[in-house]
Amino acid sequence: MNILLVEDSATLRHAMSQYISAAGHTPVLARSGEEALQMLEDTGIDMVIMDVEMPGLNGFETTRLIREWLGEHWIPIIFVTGLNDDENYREGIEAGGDDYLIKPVSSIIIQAKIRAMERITSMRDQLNRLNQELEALSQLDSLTHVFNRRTFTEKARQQWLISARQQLPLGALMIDVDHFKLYNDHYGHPAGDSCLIKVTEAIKSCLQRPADLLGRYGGEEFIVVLPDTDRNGMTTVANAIVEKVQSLQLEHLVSPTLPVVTVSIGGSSCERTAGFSLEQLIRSADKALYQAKRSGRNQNII
Ligand code: GH3
Ligand code: MG
Ligand code: MG
Ligand code: MG
Ligand code: MG
Repeated sequence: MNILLVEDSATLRHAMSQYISAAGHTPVLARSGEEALQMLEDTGIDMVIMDVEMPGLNGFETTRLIREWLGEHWIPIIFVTGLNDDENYREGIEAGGDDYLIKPVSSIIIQAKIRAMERITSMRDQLNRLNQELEALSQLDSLTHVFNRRTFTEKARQQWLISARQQLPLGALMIDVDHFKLYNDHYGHPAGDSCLIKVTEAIKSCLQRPADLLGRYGGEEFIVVLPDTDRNGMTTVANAIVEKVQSLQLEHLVSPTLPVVTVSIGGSSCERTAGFSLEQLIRSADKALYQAKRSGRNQNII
């Protein structure tokens, strides 16, 4: 760990930095609160050991500024000071300190305190990682691992605002597997699940740009939002998806359309989003999907 040592006395700075090195950490030295703030900005600091009485900003003031600056990112701050009355102790903890040691402190005490704080920071890191994993998981549909409907809608709304600001067209495709109830009835639900995964992969392979959004909208229904894509572009993508799914040649012997799994797609694109809503765009893609179904399935209508 990089441990920032803030101490105006050269003698103490020297002694304490040796304790830190001996514990296997890297001391980063600051002679004042002002210098400490500068170093926090420039260096990756994992922990702070801070004197209180210093010319300029004192240790408490410096700590308040550090807490304000770091916000939710917590790093341990330990005071090491000659001020040994209870009121100072209370103020130090209130200011954002995590521990308060009275000078003189031995190398053994310093190293033990560093070890204790190190344990807490590693717990913090583990919690942060788990949190991130959970957050990512909560955004995805558990079967197909594309965005679930809630997350898709959030992301589409952001994209909608970007497109409106840039006056760029935005397109939506609703994709629905044909005669999927019959597929499930004939091949069973687990086979239906793995079919949906393959269809998802096929759809994904037709989306080229990083900003293209894919979500699972309902059971066997997917939705795609394509930024900066006009009607022609939409037709190209929709054709590619219809063909790609058919070319998977996933047997569907009871389908009245073809003896393989197919999809129908309805699409809609708006050239100028002003005066139009995302909901309207999706509704009109949904209407087009209904027409594609009525016109014989395995096709798209944009
Ligand atoms: P259409 O061509 O008109 O779309 O007919 P369809 O049978 O596909 O449409 P319908 O809405 O009648 O049936 C959809 C079926 O999709 C019903 C349901 O059993 C199945 N389904 C929905 N979600 C899942 C899922 O997660 N796994 C599986 N295996 N099947 C699902
Ligand atoms: Mg001092
Ligand atoms: Mg988080
Ligand atoms: Mg269907
Ligand atoms: Mg459906």
